[in-house]
Amino acid sequence: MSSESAGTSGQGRTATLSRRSDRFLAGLEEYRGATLVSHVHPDPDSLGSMVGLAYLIEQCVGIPVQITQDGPICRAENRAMVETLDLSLTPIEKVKWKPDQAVVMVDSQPKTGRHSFNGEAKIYGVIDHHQTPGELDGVPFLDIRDGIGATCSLITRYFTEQEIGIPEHVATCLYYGIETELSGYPREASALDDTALQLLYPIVDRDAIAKIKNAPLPEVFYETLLQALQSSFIYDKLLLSWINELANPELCSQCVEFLIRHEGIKWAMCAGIHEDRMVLSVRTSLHRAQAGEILRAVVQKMGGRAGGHDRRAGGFIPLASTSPSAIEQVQSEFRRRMLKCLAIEETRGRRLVSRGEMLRNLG
Ligand SMILES: [Mn+2]
Repeated sequence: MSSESAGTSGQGRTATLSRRSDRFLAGLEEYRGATLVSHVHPDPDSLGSMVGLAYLIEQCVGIPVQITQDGPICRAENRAMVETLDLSLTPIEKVKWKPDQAVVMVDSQPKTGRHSFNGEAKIYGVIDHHQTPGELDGVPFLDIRDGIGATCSLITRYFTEQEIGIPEHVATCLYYGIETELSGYPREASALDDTALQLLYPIVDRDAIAKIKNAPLPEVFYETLLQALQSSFIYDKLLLSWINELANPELCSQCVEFLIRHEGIKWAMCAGIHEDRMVLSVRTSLHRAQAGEILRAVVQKMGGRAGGHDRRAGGFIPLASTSPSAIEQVQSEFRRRMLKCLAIEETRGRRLVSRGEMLRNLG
């Protein structure tokens, strides 16, 4: 992976096309419009990247840009982002794919199983920061930097390079995208992420950010959290939590972010059933742990897909049957593989909350 030198912004717009943003924008000149796609259940980094890129393309190339939404947005904060910042999103199934429209994929890579877009049109560019590799053959423009905390930071850098001012609305989207990606400890931030945050902070609508961060949570969140706590098992430094029925697939990540805070735990995983899939979400508090690659290795042998970053990962395993015994079988195979991968001895797990305690609390 090539690294970018720090001092490129002073070259002005007449410089040769050595900067990524120059090459990205130059390649778009031959198109009549652009369609931006991202991963399923787009998160703030996906949404922010698309909003930022759309504005940049419209300003620099002057072609119309549509931002797509792949699947439902479930997480309360993410829904609040869409509503508060009034984002205009086209459902991906409504897109009419045409060869004169450039397709740009952000915060995701082709054929990773994390989006519905599956080769309906040729992809012009991929801008991403995930470790999970995609099929990139024949894609004219690539900017993939897995050492960067957020795709929004890469887009912010494009603005700096092009010397384009960032309006409040766009800055707020980019800032929130970066901030959510860097939340948790250890921070997965590079110098480029922190430079972007500093540049954006004076421009952002801070009231809007506060409103989004404190979005009202649906009642089902608390029921799910209770279930996750009641079925959490500890194996050395790993906590595994099983949820039966997920009202929406993003509840897993919300629970696991709470569970990883446990003082004795270095790895936490929450799995729940949504439709015909076991949805998985993993967090670790270890540096450079390659959680995305570990989860991918574990679920690949079970027919599933996964990806992510050093500290955070997500994925799913398809279920042939959702009968309790079939689910239990998948759970035990996943547990066995995960313990092996983390070199933890397979023993009976210790319950986070004992049965006796649960019964007493019901009293
Ligand atoms: Mn991202």
